[in-house]
Amino acid sequence: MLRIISILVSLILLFSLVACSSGREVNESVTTGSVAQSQTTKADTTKAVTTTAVTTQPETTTKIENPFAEKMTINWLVGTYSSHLYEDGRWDEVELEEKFNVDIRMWNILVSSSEMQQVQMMLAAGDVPDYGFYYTTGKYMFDNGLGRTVPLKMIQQFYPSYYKLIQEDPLGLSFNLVEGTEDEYYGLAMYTPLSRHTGWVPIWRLDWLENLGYELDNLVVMESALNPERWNDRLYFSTTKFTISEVEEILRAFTEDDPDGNGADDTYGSPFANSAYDRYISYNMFGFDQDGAHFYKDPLTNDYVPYFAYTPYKDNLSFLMRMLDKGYMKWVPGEIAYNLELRAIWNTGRTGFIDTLGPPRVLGLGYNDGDQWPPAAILNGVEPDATFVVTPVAGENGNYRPHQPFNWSTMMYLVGDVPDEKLARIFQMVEYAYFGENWMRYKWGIEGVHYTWHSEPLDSPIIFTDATKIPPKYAGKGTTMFGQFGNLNFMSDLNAYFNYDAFYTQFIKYWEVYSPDGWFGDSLWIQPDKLYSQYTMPSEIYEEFKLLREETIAQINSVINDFTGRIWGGQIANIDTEWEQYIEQLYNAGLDDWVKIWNNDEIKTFKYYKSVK
Ligand SMILES: [Ca+2]
Ligand SMILES: [Ca+2]
Repeated sequence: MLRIISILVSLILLFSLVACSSGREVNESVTTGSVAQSQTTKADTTKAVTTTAVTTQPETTTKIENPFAEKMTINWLVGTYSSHLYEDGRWDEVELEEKFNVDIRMWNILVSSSEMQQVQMMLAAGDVPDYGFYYTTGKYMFDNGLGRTVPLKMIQQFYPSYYKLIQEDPLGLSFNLVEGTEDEYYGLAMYTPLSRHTGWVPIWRLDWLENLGYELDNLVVMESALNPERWNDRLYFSTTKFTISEVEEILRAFTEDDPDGNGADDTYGSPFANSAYDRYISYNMFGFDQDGAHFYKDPLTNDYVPYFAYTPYKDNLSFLMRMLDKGYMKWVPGEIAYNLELRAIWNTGRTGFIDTLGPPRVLGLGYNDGDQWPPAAILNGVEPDATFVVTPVAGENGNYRPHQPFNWSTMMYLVGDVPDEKLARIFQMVEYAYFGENWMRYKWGIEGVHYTWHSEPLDSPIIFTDATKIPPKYAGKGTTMFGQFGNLNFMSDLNAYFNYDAFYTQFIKYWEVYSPDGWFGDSLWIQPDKLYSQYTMPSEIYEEFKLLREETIAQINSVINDFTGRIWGGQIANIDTEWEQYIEQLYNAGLDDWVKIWNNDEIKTFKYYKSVK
């Protein structure tokens, strides 16, 4: 039945696409001010942002009879590692060209952060596309006479969905602002939902915990899109947040109390590689991240310090020393890449704690290799009957670590030195292509041709069509994915960002119910007390610290390396006494000057930036 519906939908889509791309009435319908309505494709469930936004702006709809009367050529350079291969005249390009009375010309220039030669040659020649992304800042373009600044008023009038993001975000209005102005911006900073994304997921063996007598709170079973028959009672969510001493006891019991009940001494707590992949059984449980840009107010000294001088770091090291010493946690062999070693050990199904990389992998789907990661690899392999539970990060102060500190990225889309009329046209186009009710069309292609939904649209994973099975007419020339005219670099919807991944949608839903401020509030997330970033510091202080850091980091690192070397070498018996000496050495190596800067009230707290509007 589903199949029949999807075939019908595909036929309707194909028909409507043909009708739109050949019909001349498209431009006329645009003049009504309701671009989105002229399309007959599905996506009724998505909000018609464009339509609402445009109709609430009487100036644009009443003053101008046909805003697209003049035909314009728009030079375009978008597509990391695909723009240089792009062939002119793809279906999505043609659609937008007809709708907005433009000729889009994609420049065949290679855009890649690691291969910037073609972009540099382009800029050296003074050639600038009218719109594009090519790893260059708006400030650079402006300072070198290559680009213009973007007035907030024009964003408000012609690009209202982006304006909304700026308005609603604490940093939005100040981010990327031209110095000395209040309403001019260098380009269009990318917006991202990744400030509420965790790169790893803490997972425990639920069957083992239950065998050991633990009862978990608010257990909710996950539904598997991939393997409903076998997996629908295997994976759970829980709100149970173990304390550090509970974690120690659990890791002990996983090692010593035969949690799988097979009578053999064949399990232990967790492997350890002293890496980012250990974060949720290590430092993130102590409420901080090992991120050099994070500064924390130390509970003993009241100084703002980086993690390596922060007292909870000592508690973290102390915990790890105990666990490793007792064999409840075990070092990886260190023979191949640590992440592969960790994964191989987790996949044996013999450890009670697992830190899976990336939420989309948890249900075996994500990034095309989800089946190689636990839990999928364990369920498909050694233990098809195992059960697992995803919890908050353990530890009294433990929390998930956000992938990005803020919703804004330092990367941006740029406009060339174009007149207002052309800027307005570009904005109208991207408002439609990025935010309109058909945004998916320009991001992922046509439903039924380029992708299908696993089950419910917008509430189940997107399944992409095998590239070889896409009819040539709709094939993605220059890329296996679309994106030159669609986008997710201005997207606030985390589910959409992750292609409506089955695990992620359920993960977010779970916490929307069980966390007092939901997934998007602050409760679940680690935040620094202050952040080293040019966007949240007075520029003189930023420059001052940058210089100081460059001058002192080598000495400071050698103190850290000496200390941690002795820790991992088993040469430190009492970390409490050694810690004091270590801190003194750090301050003598230059941290005293760091602290003078960071204790300054002119560097506002992260909380302050989160709260300003
Ligand atoms: Ca063209
Ligand atoms: Ca056993």
